[in-house]
Amino acid sequence: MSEGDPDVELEARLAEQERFEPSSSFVEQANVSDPELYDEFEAEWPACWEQAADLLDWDDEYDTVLDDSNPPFYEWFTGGSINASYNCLDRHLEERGDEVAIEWVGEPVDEDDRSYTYEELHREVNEFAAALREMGVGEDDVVTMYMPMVPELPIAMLACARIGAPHSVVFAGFSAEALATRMNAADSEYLVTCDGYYRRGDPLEHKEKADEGLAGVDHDVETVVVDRLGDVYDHSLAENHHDYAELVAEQEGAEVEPVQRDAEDMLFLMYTSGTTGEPKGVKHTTGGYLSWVTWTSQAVLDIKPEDTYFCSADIGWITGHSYIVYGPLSLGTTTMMYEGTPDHPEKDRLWEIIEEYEADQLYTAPTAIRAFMKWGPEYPDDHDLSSLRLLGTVGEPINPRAWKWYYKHIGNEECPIVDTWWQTETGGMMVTTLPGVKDMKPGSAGPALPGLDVEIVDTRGEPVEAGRAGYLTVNKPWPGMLRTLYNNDERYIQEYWAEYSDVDSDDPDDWVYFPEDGAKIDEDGYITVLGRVDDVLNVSGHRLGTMEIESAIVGVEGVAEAAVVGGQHDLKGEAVYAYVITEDGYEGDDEMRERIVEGVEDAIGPIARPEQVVFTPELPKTRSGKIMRRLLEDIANGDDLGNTSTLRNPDVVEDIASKVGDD
Ligand code: 6R9
Repeated sequence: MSEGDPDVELEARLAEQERFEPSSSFVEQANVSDPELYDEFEAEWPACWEQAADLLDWDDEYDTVLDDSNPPFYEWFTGGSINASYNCLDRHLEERGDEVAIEWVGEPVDEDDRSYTYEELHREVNEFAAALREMGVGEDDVVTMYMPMVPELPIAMLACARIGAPHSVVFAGFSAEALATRMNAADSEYLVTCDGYYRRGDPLEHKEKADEGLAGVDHDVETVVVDRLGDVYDHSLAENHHDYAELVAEQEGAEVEPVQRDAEDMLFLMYTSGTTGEPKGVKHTTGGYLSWVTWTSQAVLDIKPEDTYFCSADIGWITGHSYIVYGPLSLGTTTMMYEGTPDHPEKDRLWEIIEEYEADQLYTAPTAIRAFMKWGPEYPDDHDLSSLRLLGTVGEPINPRAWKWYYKHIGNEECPIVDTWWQTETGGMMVTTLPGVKDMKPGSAGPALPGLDVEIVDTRGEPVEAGRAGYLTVNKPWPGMLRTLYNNDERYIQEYWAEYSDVDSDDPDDWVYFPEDGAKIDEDGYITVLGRVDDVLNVSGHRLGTMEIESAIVGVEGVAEAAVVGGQHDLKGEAVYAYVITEDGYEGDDEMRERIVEGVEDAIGPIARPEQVVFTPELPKTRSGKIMRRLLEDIANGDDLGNTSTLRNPDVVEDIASKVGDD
């Protein structure tokens, strides 16, 4: 390339630029473009959130926006009653019944793409809701779903919502053991699963894994099996197993009146990783959650009913719940879901989908963007991506280089990017620019959304100066927040509130939510999220508890002790590093390493697979006997180890460091 090459000049300019303005063509058409909204929401809090609730159809109007009489057990829109399935389906039928609700793109093995219009989706949801009822599912019975990205997953979720049965979706990549733990914890007597699915062109068996999980459930379960693979995989159905298609056919034309749920009734549970081995059952409610995801889908993702909106997440995670299923469908748009991976059959899978379906938005994760960057711009460049109007990212911090690559090669420098910070527990987006209002700064998620009070504080809870690292805290409740951890109010307080709140106080001003993320803030109030400050890893945007992985490793025969930390990884963001001490008489060899990897995959799933297993005779410990995780992280990252003289066993450090990277 010669000097004066426009590409080189562009790269240089982009590399320097720290602030990007949304294009006027975007702003002009944006759902939200009034900068006054921030002041208005602050002045009118909490009544400002009526604006979110007003996007929904209520059966009974609520009489109180926020009941904060018993913090941190906040209640929103109390007195109101509402049904989520009605809001995602029935209310669109008159005007949009023939429009596509779900566009499902299956793996390209059998050309099996499927479109469901709102009318069709409504019909199948009603039929399956009737079938669930006939199976005995009543209001407030938890129905577990262990399913990959097939349309029957959102259908089952909406069918549950229709009859007031909370769902608990377990990511299909999780292990049988993880399924059993979650079903036992939720006392869930119903399971919807499927025979298998396609991945990278090959059929992948799923039902055996589900059966294995069921064997670990301590009560009786009625199971529904979706037949995704047809003749490719003949699964057998035990006595209390039902075939999905048969159940739905039996209910042909059935209509199920949507159950009026109190605003505060549970819509779903979602288990997520925490600092201890036991996963946390995050409880979301009907009125507050649905208001939150609907409002943020409109204000941040700029979704309009006539859009085709594409989020590449898996519905098994919160992103898919909020921003594939509930938010987009509540707004009556066309939401897409795809089966498979972004690199099969070619590394242009997403670009092909966007071109074919003329998607208006793409919401994806930094881990995917880093992979796209590595594969090269020729893959997106070969496709017409001009239908795109907005890009989004979620799940982990995005570095400015990846941000700019996304901006240039996918968005053609015309689409605003929303870098959205939020969590399973927050229900929906919390910190991000409003794309029609604010400039973007690559690497920084942006200010908190209007109506939220977010601060970056030090260990005493005092706000830190601009530019200094601190802890992200949320000072006021919001409608989409979790209400508690299922059956564990005490742990709810301990995990999220105890750090910065006066836990004996009844005054909501004394209560501060702590999401366990580190962050810094600049002079303009833009927040850069630095990552978790607890023992939770973020591998490819997926949350994994180090304790969960450690207990899986310690469960392997011959392992005496294990410590798991995250090491930086180019594509995954973080990768799992396991330091393992073997029992006497056991050799830390390849065979053992393999058994450890298998043990982790069996207990959690392939996503938790250790990048490295390092055998060591000892772990570095402080004099009080605590494992020095920070040091193990430095070793994993090849960082300078600093002063190790305060350790009980300083010699061990060099020994471990010399082994990392050996295999
Ligand atoms: C939605 C989701 C939550 C954790 C969260 C934080 C990290 C999410 C981020 C981000 C930096 C962003 N995280 N979005 N970090 N910038 N835009 O991912 O939920 O699976 O519960 O994970 O992910 O560390 O605490 P969840």
